[in-house]
Amino acid sequence: MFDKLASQPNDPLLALIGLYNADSRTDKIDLGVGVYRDDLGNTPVLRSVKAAEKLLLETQSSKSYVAPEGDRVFLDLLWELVGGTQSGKFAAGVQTPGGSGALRLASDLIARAGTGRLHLGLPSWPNHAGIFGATGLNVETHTYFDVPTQDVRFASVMKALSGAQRGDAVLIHASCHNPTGAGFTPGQWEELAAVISERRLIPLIDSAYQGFGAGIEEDVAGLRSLITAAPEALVAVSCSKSFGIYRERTGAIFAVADTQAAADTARSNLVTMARTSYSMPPDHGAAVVRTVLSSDILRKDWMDELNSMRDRLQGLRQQLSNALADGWQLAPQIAEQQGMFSLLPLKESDVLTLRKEHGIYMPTSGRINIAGLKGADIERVAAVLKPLLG
Ligand code: PLP
Ligand code: TYF
Repeated sequence: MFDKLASQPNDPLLALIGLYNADSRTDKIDLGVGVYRDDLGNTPVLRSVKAAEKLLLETQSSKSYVAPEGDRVFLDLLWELVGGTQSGKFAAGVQTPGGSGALRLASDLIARAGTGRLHLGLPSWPNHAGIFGATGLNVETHTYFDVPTQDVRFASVMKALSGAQRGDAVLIHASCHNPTGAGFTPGQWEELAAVISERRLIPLIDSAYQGFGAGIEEDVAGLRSLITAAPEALVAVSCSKSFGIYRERTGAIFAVADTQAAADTARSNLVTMARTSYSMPPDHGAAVVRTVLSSDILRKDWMDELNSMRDRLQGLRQQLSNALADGWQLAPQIAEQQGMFSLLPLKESDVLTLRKEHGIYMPTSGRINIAGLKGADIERVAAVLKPLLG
């Protein structure tokens, strides 16, 4: 049987980690995979997470199964953080292996009960199309962002949604768009909410970077306005970045509806699909998040840590923007964009030259992970980028 298989390519983003590690230059710079780094280039375990882990080690009394939908206290606390408490909607959640697991279950649900169509603005995180395609969804794409001008193509988004059919799903990044860092204005969120409500579309909202953009609450304001407007919504949450627990595979999918019964029915389907795939999600990361969010002291410390990660990103954006300003007209956009990523108008050959000649690593799309910059690297990076951008 195996001889009938064709070998599959690696995920280029993950393969870049290997290329970077194999480079022996000491001044190499990793702007590749989207993990947060501090100014030493490390991705440390957060203080609040370490404290929660200590508590869990001392107090956890069993490793028996949790509920089929995962840790219910985790789900309630996470929904409060993401969805808030005021929307007048009913949410039912299932804990998943990361945000990726949440997107997969959402996609399975859309394939099972929806129109089977999902609208996706490009560019997007490459795994979006992969996950949706794997469940057999018909993915209809439109332009979200124009790289040369660094503009969100809002008219193109609205045209796609205005032409969508009732019940179609639409993927929306909650904040800190991957790979562009460019989001909607408050007015555009309102227009989106209106078209979603009017055409009865189902937003599948991907929230993977809460707290990295404008603020912990600010980053979910648009998401909340959409779920208020939409008759039904799906919200895929990743805890990987906001809690720095990437490898613990922690996330959740929430089905949001006008009645508790509708949300519960959606959840029962999500649980069934999980059961026939991986049965139940891993516990540790969710237990950590539950412990952090349910302690006033740990929650406050976590918020301080998340706020300082955001401050560092915003500071780096401003410095890089300043350093590029005398060579690239669009440099101010880098400071305006939010989260870990910006998508530079670089040719693939430029990206390969940056790797070879300068030890600067990014995917061939030209996406940079701002957190991979160290303050001391910025002038050097800007100096080699300017002739390529200007
Ligand atoms: N969605 C987006 C936009 C992402 O960038 C990521 C990144 O990893 C994810 C979802 C999924 O994250 P994870 O499965 O690691 O929680
Ligand atoms: O876009 C990124 O870099 C992050 C991390 O298969 C990631 O979202 C990248 C690829 C992948 C899983 C996670």
